[in-house]
Order: sequence, then C-alpha cells, then structure tokens
Amino acid sequence: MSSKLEALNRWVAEVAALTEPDRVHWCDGSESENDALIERMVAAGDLIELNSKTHPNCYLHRSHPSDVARVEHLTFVCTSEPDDAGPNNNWMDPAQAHAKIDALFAGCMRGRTLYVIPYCMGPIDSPLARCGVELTDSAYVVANMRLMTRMGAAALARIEREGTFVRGLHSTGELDPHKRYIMHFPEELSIKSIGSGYGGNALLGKKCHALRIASWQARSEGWLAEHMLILGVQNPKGEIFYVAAAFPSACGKTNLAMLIPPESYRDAGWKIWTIGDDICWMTPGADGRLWAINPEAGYFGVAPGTSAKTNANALAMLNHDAIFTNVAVTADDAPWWEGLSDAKPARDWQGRDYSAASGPAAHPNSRFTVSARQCPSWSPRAEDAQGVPISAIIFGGRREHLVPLVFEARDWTHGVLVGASMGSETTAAATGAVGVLRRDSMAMKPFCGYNFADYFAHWLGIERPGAKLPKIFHVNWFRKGDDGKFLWPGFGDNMRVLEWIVGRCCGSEDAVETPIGLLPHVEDLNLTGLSVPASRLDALLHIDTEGWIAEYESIGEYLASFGARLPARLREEHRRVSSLLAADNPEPVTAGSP
Ligand code: OXD
Ligand code: MN
Repeated sequence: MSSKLEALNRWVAEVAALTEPDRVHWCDGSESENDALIERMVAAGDLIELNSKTHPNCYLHRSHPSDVARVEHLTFVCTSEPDDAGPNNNWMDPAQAHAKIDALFAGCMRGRTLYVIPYCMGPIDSPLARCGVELTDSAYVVANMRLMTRMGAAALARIEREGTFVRGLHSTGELDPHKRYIMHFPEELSIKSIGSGYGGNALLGKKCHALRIASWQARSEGWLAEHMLILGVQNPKGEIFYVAAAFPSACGKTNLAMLIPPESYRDAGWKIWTIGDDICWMTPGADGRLWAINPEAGYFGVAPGTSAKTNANALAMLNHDAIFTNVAVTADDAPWWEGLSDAKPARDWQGRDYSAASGPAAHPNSRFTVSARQCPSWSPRAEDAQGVPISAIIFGGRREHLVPLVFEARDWTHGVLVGASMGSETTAAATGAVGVLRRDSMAMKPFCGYNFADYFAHWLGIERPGAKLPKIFHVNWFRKGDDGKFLWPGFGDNMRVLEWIVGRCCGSEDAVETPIGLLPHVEDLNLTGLSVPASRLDALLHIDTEGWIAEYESIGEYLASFGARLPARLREEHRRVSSLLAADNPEPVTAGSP
C-alpha cells in the first residue's frame, strides 16, 4: 500500500470500527460494479425498474416520506469560532458536534455494507478539480455519485498522487428526522451526515463538498465556489461567450443551462452549450479573466415542470440511463410528474394508487439524476482541464414584483452588492414554507461554508490590479402583472436577454442609466417572433423608485445584520445607490405622510 493512501485506509478502518458494517466495499466506478449494485437494489425493492422499452436502464427510487429535501435547520457549519460560520449558518462547536453525531454513527452500519467512494469534483486532470472520499451505507448514494462525479479508480489514483481529499461520512441511519444532522468541519475539510438518504443531504460531493467546504477552501486559495450554472452562448459568427448564473434552488437553473433558442435565433445561427447546471468553480487566470469548471459530472435536477416545451434537452436526456427519485409512474411504468404531459399517473411518489385528493402525483422536489453527457446541448468544453473563460455573471431570483427583467451592475463593487442583496421567494427544494421572500446572497444562503460578511469581502477582493472580470447582471423571469400573470414568457425566450447581456459584454448593445443599474430600452431587446404587448414589456422594465427605496432599506437592514465584519466598501456602495434612489424620487415621502 502506498504511504499516500495510508491516511485514507486508516480513516476507513476507524469509521468501520465505529459504525460496524458487515463488509467494506471499495468502489471502482466500473459498469459491472454498477450493474451488480442496481441488481441488488432492485431485488431489495430500493429501486424499481421503469419501462425498459421507453426508458431503458431507468430506475425509480422512493425515499422515506419524511426525507424529501435538504434540511437547512439540521445543517451545521462547525468552526472553532462561531463568528467564522456567521449568522448565515447554524453553528455548533466542533468537539460537541463530533460527539453528538458519532454517538449516532456508533454501530449504525450493522448488517450493512460500507461503501468507499473515491471521487473527483471537476475534470479528472484539471488543476482546478478537487478530490474527496465519501463513506456511505447507501447503495443508492453510490449509484448517484457515479453519475454526479468522476468516481472510482481514476479518482483514487489522483488521491494517491496528491495525498489530500475531503472526507465525507454518511449513513442513512434510522431515517429519523430527530436523528438527522448534516455537519461540516471546514477547518478539517470533513463532512458528517446521518439520517437522510436524500440529494444534497446524502450525495456529499454536491452541496456539502463542492459548495460548503469548497467555498471555505476557495477563500483561502483565492478562487470562488458558487451556486451557478455555466453555459456558452454561440452567436451567428461562431463566437462562444461563457456565462455563469446564480439562482436559488428550483428557480430554473437547469432550464436556463439547457435553453433552446427561439426559432428565429436558431435560424440565424445562435446556440446554447451546457457546461453545468448547478455549481461553478472559478479561478482568476494568468490573463486576469475568471476561468470556470463545473465540478459535477451529472445533473440532479428538479423533475416537476420539465417538459418538451420548457426543457426539451432535459427530456431528451431522460429516456435512458437515469435514476428518478420520488416521481409518479404511469400505468405502463413510465416516469411522470406534474407538467410533463397529459398522460395520467397511475401511482404517486409514495407508490399509492394515484388520487388527486392526495396532492401532487410527483413530489414537488422530485428529481432526476443523469450523466451530463446525455444532454444534447452538453459542451465538450466541460471536460477542459483549464475551464472556460467567463464573460458575464448573472444573479437572479424569483420576484413577483418590483425587480425588472434585467439590469447590469455599474462595476464589480456594485455587482457584488447586487449579488449580496439578492432576494427570492422560497421553493420546495428545502423543507419549510414556500413562497416567502428571503435574502439569498449569491444564491448561497444554504451553501456558503463561512460568514457571509467574509464571503462578500472575498468577492470584493477578487478585483485585483490586472483583473479582467466579467460584467455582472441581475435577471428576474418571474415578475407578474396586475392580473397576477407572468409578464415574461421565460424559457427559450430568455435567449433575448442573454443576447443583450452578451452584447453588453462586447460593447455592441445600448443601455439606460438608472439608480439601480443599467437597463435595456425595450427596443434594445431582440423581440422578433415574440408576441408580448408593449405595455407588458414596459411593465417588465419599469423602475418603481419608491418601491426600490423600500427595497434598499430592507437590504440595508439585512447587511447590517452582519455587524462590524461587513466590508465598509459594501456599506458605502449601499449608501451610494440609496442616495441615487432618493435623488430620483419625484415625490419624497416625508415622515407621517400616508
Ligand atoms: C439542488 C438544490 O439540489 O439547490 O441543486 O437544492
Ligand atoms: Mn442547487
């Protein structure tokens, strides 16, 4: 055994002594290993084979009904100093956290197999990639990690070469919400998760490693680990501009990443390439630009609402070799979810005969897991070791009111303020109330592994002499009119906004200055083939100064909640925009006025 792997072997032995599995299996990531695991899970009822004619090699997993989403209230960042985790995280003292969770791990794998999953986040030969090892007692996790990461022999070889890796220990435990914790120890580069088999709680390479732990590493090493999709916009000249975009969970990142342009655009030669749909690691390159990789190798996407109309690329990649979690099935065992088609569900996500009275057939946070390469718009540049250069960063939220379709930040500092101020109405991706407005800075509220105040400072610090940073934009596809209907059609038509954004990056598009940033005039948007009445377009781009003054007051309160650690530069930028808004207000509201 090489000395580089001794630490790994020692850790596996320690975990086995604590958890007492019947056997230990080192995953090599091979097809035969996967086939055997799938066969065992089907025999045990953990996976259900779907229609092998319409959906070859597709399986359905039904999770425990109390285990259907990320659990932010049970997710902890355990740093020596509570302030290093910050008000944006739940904190626990590391020694106390280890003791609490190790007590739950004791003997929890009796009768089970402990799987050792070496994985690499990012192209296997990329200097920007990082490795980890997940120890888990869930074969479902192994099958998902095989799709979501570069898992197995090649990752183990890289770990052996480098000697460093993030340690993730996971057990489904008793699937008891009262014995469920997702704990992060960024100072030790380790993760411990027990009591859930679901998504981000259990596939530790994803949110736990690639965002919470990686964001901590990124700060100390001078890069950014972000909750962003990455796409390439190819124009009729054949030039490709890469764009990274942050949206909170279940706000359409997968749809945007795989966008199919409207017919008039396709005819003119526009095309979208997909690099990633959820996570982006960006590093300043020698040329001053930010270079990005997608650390993931697959998609763990929200199923409901995915259809031939909203995301034909996603649908095309889901008819073979995919795992579905908590979707419904039709009478002929095809996967089904709300919004997919007019077909009727026969059984709901819990396996019950479907009845409209028991709520949605598919769970609102039901998911698909699939290899990224199956996406028709998959870009081969996703395997580029050096990554792709980012021309624009987009922040976006789900806002029914106030926030216009698109605006551009004046400069990097303003862009960081725009990202830090992001607000969005909550979705089913996490447990808790849906539709409530919350601040979700850079869409990282659930995922930043350290104090947001330090994170904002890190973002500001990315602007160094010689840096050629991307322009920063904000979009909102979700604004509604007085009639309660969405003003913008969204989906493929978001291409029109992307064209303006890319045009701004190369100086070919016009904009109008407002206190909150630069907006297109309606005529700056390419609206060929779009039948949205002019009044709705005006409403989409309208700036309600009084509404924005109130918004900036609420942003100010939010920023103040980070106390003295908040960078002064961000506070000043907030003051600057607030005074622009006050100066722009035609009828200043005086105290006591109605
Ligand atoms: C996800 C999420 O699964 O953000 O990507 O919840
Ligand atoms: Mn996500």
